[in-house]
Amino acid sequence: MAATSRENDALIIIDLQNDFCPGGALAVSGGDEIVPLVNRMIAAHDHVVLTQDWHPSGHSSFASSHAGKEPFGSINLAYGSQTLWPDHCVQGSRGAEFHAGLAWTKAELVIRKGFRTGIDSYSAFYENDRTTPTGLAGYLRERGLDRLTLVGLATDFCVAYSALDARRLGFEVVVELDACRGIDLGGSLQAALADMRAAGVSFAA
Ligand code: VGL
Ligand code: ZN
Repeated sequence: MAATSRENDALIIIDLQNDFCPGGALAVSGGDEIVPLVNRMIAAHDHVVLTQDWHPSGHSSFASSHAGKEPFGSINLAYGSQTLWPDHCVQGSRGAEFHAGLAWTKAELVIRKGFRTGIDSYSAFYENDRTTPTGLAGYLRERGLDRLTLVGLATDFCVAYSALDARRLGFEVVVELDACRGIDLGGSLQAALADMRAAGVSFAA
């Protein structure tokens, strides 16, 4: 972990929520293990942003919203193929809250995503149609924050999609892998790491 953060650095903490931690609805193995390291990184950064997966009940990414479909299968939606998940991070639920051990109060911004019923959002920047913005890029640019360190859950979905979009948008991006954990669905973790490397993402650990 870089000992000092520069004024134009932002730490972006992706989806460190109960439902992605052991015991949660879409638990990522070891998801809670990253909390102490993430807390040290929060202390070391001047600017901290959190994302919060925030779905209405009946969301189109939930397998339960599609007759005969099981979690971890997929379906075609208007914008293309969508992986189906167990119901998770329902707005206002305990599962949608940040992990209780996360020292998040310093955060300057919480960006919620996935709140439109018909469209999922892995990335902190764009929903899964790749065109509907969340507003995060405008916020960071207006604040002059152009060097991003990404941590959180899950490495191969929301962290990777966010890192790839951030590179496309011209941000400098470091992913601290020690402070991430992955889902790894059918080789998705190796693929995500390769895609990020090819896009010019740096890895710190
Ligand atoms: C995520 C699947 C569904 C994530 C969110 O945070 O990586 N994955 N919703
Ligand atoms: Zn989700």
